[in-house]
Amino acid sequence: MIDFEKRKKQLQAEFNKLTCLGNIKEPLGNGIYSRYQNPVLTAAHAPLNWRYDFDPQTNPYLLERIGINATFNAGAIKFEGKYILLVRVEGADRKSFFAVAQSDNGIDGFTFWDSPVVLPETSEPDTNVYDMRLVSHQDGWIYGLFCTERKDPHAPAHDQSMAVAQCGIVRTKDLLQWERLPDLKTPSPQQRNVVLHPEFVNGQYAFYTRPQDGFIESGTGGGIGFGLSKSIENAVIDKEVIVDNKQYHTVYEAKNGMGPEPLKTEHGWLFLAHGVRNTAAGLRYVLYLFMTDLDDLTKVIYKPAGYFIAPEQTERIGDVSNVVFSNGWILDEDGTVFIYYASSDTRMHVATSSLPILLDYVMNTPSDGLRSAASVETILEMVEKNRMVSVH
Ligand code: M1P
Repeated sequence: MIDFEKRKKQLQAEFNKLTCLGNIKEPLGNGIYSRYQNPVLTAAHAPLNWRYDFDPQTNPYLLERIGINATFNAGAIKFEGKYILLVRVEGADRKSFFAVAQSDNGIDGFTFWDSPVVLPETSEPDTNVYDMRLVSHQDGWIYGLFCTERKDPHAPAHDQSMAVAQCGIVRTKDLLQWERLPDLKTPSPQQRNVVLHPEFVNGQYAFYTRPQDGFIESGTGGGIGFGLSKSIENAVIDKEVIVDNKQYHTVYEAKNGMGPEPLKTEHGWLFLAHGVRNTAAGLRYVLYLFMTDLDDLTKVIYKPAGYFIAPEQTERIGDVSNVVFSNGWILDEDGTVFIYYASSDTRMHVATSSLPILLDYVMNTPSDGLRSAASVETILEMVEKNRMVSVH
């Protein structure tokens, strides 16, 4: 027999050590944002009570009964003074569900609330749910838009992977009780990465979408779309306009998608998005920023070339390697921006910046000239500018 009490104490000590781990900002960085030493959440942060039956009668060997595989792609919001992550938790059974984790300072000490979110279903049950974007809307509700995935009813018997992804919608006032609304209806056969704009637009609810033809392949879709719906209780978008399209020989060549809700600034709406390109080693996901006009949300006015954050070092490795993905950021009253991003569909990280710095980055970084010669030209301009500075 094992020493049940001893093993229990060891498990608890390890868990406490992990959740008390501090975080240190990287020393130099690129000036645009700072990474931190440790991930803010990993699978091992999932409460022991979710995983272990602590009754010696029914679990005499104190085995882990329910495995947790990953914690990633979290929505984020500041709520009652706490930094809240609405985390995609994936079990060993491959099913994702949502759980709330909170921290006092936004960079470490994230702990999960006692129980995962109980998400109501529609008459058509979800097989898998993931990647919730939290938005505090002008109408007074906090909305959660997420991907709901169900088996494709047209899949041939031999194909057990064909799926249909659509946008599920819930709302809450307290992050405890969630009201499920009907799924969003759009002209696209598949939807992922749908985000609700925080303000009404022409008196209607405004959505950022990502129409695509297949479950993985974007086909004729793949850009970031925009559409309006008169109602949120029965949300229907009749017309999607593409705001930011995928483009040949860029970091968003294969597809792209919205991250979290855009931030309103004096210069325009600031967007964080992900771009995907294909490589011999598979898909590579990076994050990029752009800005749209304050009054015309479909008009991109600034877009730096290339990526803002790409996977680095250990971030490169995980269940789906070479991926960074973000669907949550928090702008604090003092202008600090907490960017929560997941690496390789496995764990959550934070990077911090500030609104003035992100505005400088997005408004003053050269845009993509779309040719090697144009990239060299921008470097030559920089060299010449620096030569003039050193002369004076
Ligand atoms: O595996 C990388 C990401 O793939 C999907 O993103 P997209 O729809 O843009 O291809 C999502 O399933 C996301 O959860 C995942 O992190």
